[in-house]
Amino acid sequence: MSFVAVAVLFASAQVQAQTVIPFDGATQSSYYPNPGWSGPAANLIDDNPATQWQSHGCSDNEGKDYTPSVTFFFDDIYNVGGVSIRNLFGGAAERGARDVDILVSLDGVKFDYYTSIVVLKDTAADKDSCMVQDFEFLGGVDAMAVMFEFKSNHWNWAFYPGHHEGTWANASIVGLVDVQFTQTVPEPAAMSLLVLGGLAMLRRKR
Ligand SMILES: [Ca+2]
Repeated sequence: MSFVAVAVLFASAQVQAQTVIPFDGATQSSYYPNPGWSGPAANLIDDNPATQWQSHGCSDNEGKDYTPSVTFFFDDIYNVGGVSIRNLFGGAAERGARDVDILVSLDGVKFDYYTSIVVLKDTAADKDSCMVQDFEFLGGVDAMAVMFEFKSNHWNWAFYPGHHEGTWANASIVGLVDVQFTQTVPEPAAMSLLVLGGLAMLRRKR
């Protein structure tokens, strides 16, 4: 009887849920200053598909951001279990991120490579139908800050020092719409349900 009770408690501790990690801010290597459709990386942490971040490109008359990146900061160290991303859509879909290196930091200063992801092109016409892409970090990774280094976009533009587009920037711009990190925590509601279920089982056995 007591073994059953212990087994139920053990099982209940394994029930987990994903919760959103609160942001403490975001920075960027550059941004395309165009109020209404593109602004700084703060636009990536507002869970609002109407606001975007786009880099300033690599051209004669605009920015010289050959290695674009954005960095996200938390208020503490969290075990990051995954990330949800909205990519650029509609007329900007080709500028959307494709190959992204993810780096993590425990102090917001020193970053180490963690993994790489491929973000799909979003074929949605507008913000109301753009998709959320989920990436899971198996086992999670401890971080107080996470950096995205963009290696390519859906124009097939590769980002590296000196890769210059020409007079104006278009294909050498990369961007995103929204980013949200999650952590895995025990689910209290499910835990109580399981404990109640276990008690019910014990009663039936009597
Ligand atoms: Ca946004």
